[in-house]
Amino acid sequence: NLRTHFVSEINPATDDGKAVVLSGWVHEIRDLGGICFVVLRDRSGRAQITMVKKKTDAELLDTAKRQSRESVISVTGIVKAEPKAPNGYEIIPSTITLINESASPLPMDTTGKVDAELDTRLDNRFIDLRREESTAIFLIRNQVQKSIREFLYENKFMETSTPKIVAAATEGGTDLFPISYFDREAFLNQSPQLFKQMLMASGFDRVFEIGPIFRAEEHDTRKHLNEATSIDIEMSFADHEDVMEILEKMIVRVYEDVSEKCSKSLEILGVTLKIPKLPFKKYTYENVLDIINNEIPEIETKMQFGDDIGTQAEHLFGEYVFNKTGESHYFITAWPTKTKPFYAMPNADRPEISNSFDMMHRTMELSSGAQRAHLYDVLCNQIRSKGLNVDSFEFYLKPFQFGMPPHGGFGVGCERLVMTMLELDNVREAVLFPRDRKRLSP
Ligand code: ATP
Ligand code: AMO
Repeated sequence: NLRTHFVSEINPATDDGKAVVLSGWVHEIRDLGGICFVVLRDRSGRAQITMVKKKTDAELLDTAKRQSRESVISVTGIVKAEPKAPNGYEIIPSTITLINESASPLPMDTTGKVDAELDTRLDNRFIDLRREESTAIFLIRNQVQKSIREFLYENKFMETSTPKIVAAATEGGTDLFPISYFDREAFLNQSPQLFKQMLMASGFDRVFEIGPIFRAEEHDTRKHLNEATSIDIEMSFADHEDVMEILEKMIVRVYEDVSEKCSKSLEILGVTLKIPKLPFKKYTYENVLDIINNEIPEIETKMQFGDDIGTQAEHLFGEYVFNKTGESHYFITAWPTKTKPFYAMPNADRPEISNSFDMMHRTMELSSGAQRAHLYDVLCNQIRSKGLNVDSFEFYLKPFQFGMPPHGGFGVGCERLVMTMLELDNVREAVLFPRDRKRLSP
């Protein structure tokens, strides 16, 4: 048996005296003369293997001391409660087996004693992920995705998977990755948008997808990836208000679950989560403009209806909301129709604004969504008004002629959700193997 327990599964109060087998990596060896410690690490934490020279078989002690750091070992021994050791116990070994030796020197330090640049860490990501801070981020991200799935299942959503190789753009044409598809040109999909809407015509009613989206952003920023993970939902017989209610509840559920179930990982990262308050505050786009123009003097040029809320204004407004409400999450609703994609529903009373929203974190946009234009003629007009060709959307438009219910949905960037939750400096920290302008490997 190569393992009976993960390191964190041993409870010193109830397992004292028990025989166990632990397997993992040699984190560290400390030879203090009379006593020698091997620290064994697995995904769940670290265990101290203690050998008192006088009481330990000479051959075993010799094997222990010869291990190179980051080798894979298996240790059989007895649990001894020890308040001074990590997790409150140590292991008195009877055998230590070297399973696979690590070469040295290591490409990177794993103990946290030497700081490495993000680039070096990403170049050596397999070993960077052994650092407990990196492991903690992905244990939390795992919980985030699990909670979202559970929440959406509970709310009658079904999980779907849609094509990533497509013939047309959804979010505007400039940031597409072209690929060669036999003798034709194709693209990597920017968003499941068109497919999730088509599934509303199929009567699936409530769908979600957690999957990759591809954006050929030329820029190199802390919050943009070229391959990101989008959490998309679409729901029928619903408007933008219904969609926002699902979104804010989903975010709160994620914060609650991570706070409750990932306390050790949060502690490793030094993060205390504040659960956002429901309902999230809503500002219309025009409210935001008024506030920026009248209450935020740092923005010198007056903003006008139709202007994009740029990065600086977005940040200052985020601070404004935080100072007013103490909350980091809020909505900006009712965006000008011309700033939103063709699929957003124009408002019935004021067609120059759309039934759309962005869900913001104090520091950046986390999600966009909308009620959709579900009437064929309205949709065709919108496509034309964006200067796009109706013919190239034939596959998407057909469902709108044969019984399309009213519907709406949103997309949340999973990495941005994790990044903002854990206050990470760079979105790349929240991706196992990030893809950016410069990085295509590993
Ligand atoms: P900003 O901070 O400028 O308001 P944002 O992060 O709110 O940007 P996104 O949420 O990324 O904007 O908006 C969606 C799309 O807009 C992105 O996928 C990208 O195509 C484009 N985009 C906006 N700003 C940038 C940027 N600085 N670099 C690259 N792409 C950008
Ligand atoms: P949007 O383009 O705003 O909307 O994307 C939705 C969310 O996805 C995340 N995101 C990104 N994260 C990291 N790097 C990127 N390059 C990147 N691009 C997007 C952001 C963003 O808020 N079809 C609509 C959604 C809908 O209406 O349902 C859409 O794609 O967190």
